[in-house]
Amino acid sequence: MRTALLAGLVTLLGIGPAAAAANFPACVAGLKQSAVAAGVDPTVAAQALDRVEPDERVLRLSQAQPEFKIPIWDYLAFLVDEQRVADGRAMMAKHDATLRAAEQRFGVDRHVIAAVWGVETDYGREAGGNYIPQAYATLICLGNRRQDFWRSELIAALELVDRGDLPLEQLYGSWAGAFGQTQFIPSTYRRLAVDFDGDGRRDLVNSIPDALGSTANYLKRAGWRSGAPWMIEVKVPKGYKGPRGRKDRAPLSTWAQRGVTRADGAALSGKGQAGLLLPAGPKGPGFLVFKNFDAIYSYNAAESYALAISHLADRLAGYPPFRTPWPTDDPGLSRAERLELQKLLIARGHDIGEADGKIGPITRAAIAEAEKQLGMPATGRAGRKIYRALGGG
Ligand SMILES: [Ca+2]
Repeated sequence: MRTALLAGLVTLLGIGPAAAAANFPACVAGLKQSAVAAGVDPTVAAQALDRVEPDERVLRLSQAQPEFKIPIWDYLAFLVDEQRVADGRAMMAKHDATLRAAEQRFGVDRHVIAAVWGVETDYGREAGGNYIPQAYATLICLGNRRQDFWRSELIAALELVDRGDLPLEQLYGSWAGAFGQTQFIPSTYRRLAVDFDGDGRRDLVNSIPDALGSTANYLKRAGWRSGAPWMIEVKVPKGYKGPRGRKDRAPLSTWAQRGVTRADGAALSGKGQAGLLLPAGPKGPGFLVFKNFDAIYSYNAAESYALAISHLADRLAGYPPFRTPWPTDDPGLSRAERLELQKLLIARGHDIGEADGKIGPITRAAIAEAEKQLGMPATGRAGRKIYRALGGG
C-alpha cells in the first residue's frame, strides 16, 4: 500500500523513488521538532505527526491547474441553487437566536453569516475529509511551493489542539487545511475564532454558535460596516463602455448619471461608494458592490465567490433570483440537476462510476461523448442543453 502510494507520488513529482522514500520521514521528524520549538507540547506534536504518510491526493489537488474554466452562470447555478436557499432558510430559522446574537454583537448581517456557512460547507454538511497534519506534512515535505506558509499553518493547527480548543481527531478539512463549519485555515482560526457558546473553547467544528460567531468576527475585522449594503443588482445602458471594476468606486449619484439603474426598478440612491461588476459583460446582470462586498471578498479572494455569498444572502433574506438572465442559451445546472445528469449518463451506458453530483474530468468526458452521439458540439460542459437532450427535467 505504502509502496504503491510512493510510486504514485514519484510519478507525480518526477523524482527518484529513493529520494521520496528517504526524505519524507526525516522531513516529518523535522516538522515535529519545529512544532516543539514553537511551543507545542511534544506529546501533541508526536500524536499529530507520528503516523502521517505521503498523501497523494492532497499533492494532486495542490498542483491541479483549473483546466476547465467554469462560466459564471455555472458557478452561481450550483452554489446558489433552490436547495441551498431552502436549506439556508430552514437553518436560519433553527439557529435564529444564535444568528441574531452574532448580528447584534459583531454588527454583521445575519443573512450574510448564514450564506458563508451555506457556501463553505453546505451548512456544516461538507467540511472536508483530509487529516490536516498529514496534508500539511505532504505539502511541506513533497510539494514545491509555499513551504513556509504551510509550516506555519501546521504549527497553528497544533497550537489549537495544544490550547484545548479542539481535539486532534477533529483536524479534518480541505487539502489546504481550511476546516470547521465555515472553513477557517488554522492561523485565521487562532487569530479570529471566538467562543460564542461560552464553554471556554473555540470549537468551529462541533459548535455552530462558535462557527457563526467567528465568521461574524472575521467579517467585522475585514471592515464590515453595520447596516450598509453589500450588493445591488443593476442594469447598464446598451453598449455601456464606462468605468467598471470592484475598486473603481463612485457615489450612487454618479452611477445614476452614467445611466446605471436598479434592476428592480427602484431609484438608485443611498449612501456609500460602489464599484460596478459586469461578470458576463454589459448584456448580463450588473452589480454595484460596496465596501461590505470587499469584506466578503476577503474570505476567499475571488469576485465570483463574493458574488455567490452576496446573492445567497439576498435570497435567504427573501429577495428573488437575478432579474437579468445570464447572456447564454445554455444556463447552468443546480446540484440536483447535476446528479440527475450523471444518472442519465449512466443509464445510457457511460462508465462514470457512481453519481455524486460532482462534475469532474470523467463526467465531462462522458458529456462530450454523449454530445457527439447526439450530433451536438462536444463541449464536455454540464449545461442545460445536454441535460434536456438526455431527458432531464
Ligand atoms: Ca465554545
